[in-house]
This record gives sequence, C-alpha cells and structure tokens, in this order.
Amino acid sequence: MAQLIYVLNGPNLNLLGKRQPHIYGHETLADVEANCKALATECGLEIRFLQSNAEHQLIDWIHEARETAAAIIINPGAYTHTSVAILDALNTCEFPVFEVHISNVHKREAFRHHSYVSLRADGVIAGFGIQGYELALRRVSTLVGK
Ligand code: CA2
Repeated sequence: MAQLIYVLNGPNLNLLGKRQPHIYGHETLADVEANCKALATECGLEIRFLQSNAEHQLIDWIHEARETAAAIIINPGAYTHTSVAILDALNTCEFPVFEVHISNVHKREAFRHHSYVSLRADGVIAGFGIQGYELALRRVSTLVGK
C-alpha cells in the first residue's frame, strides 16, 4: 500500500491566488493540491492535503498523522512565527517533517524571520513559490518511497 503523506496548510492559505498575488502568486490552493496529487501518484505516494485557519485543527491533524502517516509537509502560515503548540505537536512525530513557505520569509518583515516549526523541521523551503511543495514532496519520496 502507498505511504501516506500529510500536506498541512495554515491560516489564510485558503485565499491563495485571490489576494496579494505579488507576494504569493496567482495559483490557488486547489492548484497546489492538484500539483501535489499528480506528483504523489508519480512517486507512488498517497496525499492528505488539508487547510485550516484554526490552530487546534492543525494540531489534531498532526496527531492523526503521527499514527497513520510516513511524513508531514507543513506550511503553518503565520503560526510558523507564533505557535509553540504546533512545534510541540510536531515534536511527537518520529517521521520526516518539512516546512514550506511560498514567499521568502527572510526577505520580509523581521517577525517572519523566526520559525518555531524550524526547530523540528528536517528541512525548510522558502521563496520557491508553490513549487516549494513539490520540492518537499520529492525529498519525502526519496526518504520514504519504495
Ligand atoms: O510564505 C508563506 O507561505 C507564509 O507561510 C504565508 C503566511 C505568512 O504569514 C508567513 O509568514 C509566510 C501567510 C499566508 C497568507 O496567505 C495568503 C495568500 C493569499 C492572499 C492572502 C493571504
């Protein structure tokens, strides 16, 4: 059976492609999901692609993933910079965790330069647009694939 990979997206990413295209581009989260699913099929992986604006929901999905998944790819949105609770949840996971940011957070405001999630992430991708998700998925495929 294909290995299951959770792709988690945090607050406001449901607006992708609908606001601030100069920062986040024109493609929607549905486009990101379609790209990830196509690549996952190619790599023999199964994807659960999820988005929530609620911190507790993201934590519940991380708890679910720790029981069922082989890796997590997460764009925690602004919770990246604030959430010790998401870090704590990720610290309970024993598989690879990759952090993705569409924009280059290091080129932006100083408050975006620190990430709690990076204290756990096995790798971080920032500033590659939505292609960052596919790059992370290729890395996951190398690590956990057949
Ligand atoms: O660059 C990223 O992927 C971020 O994780 C996006 C977060 C931001 O708080 C992080 O610092 C960096 C914001 C997500 C908001 O997404 C929107 C997309 C389109 C329009 C409005 C918001």
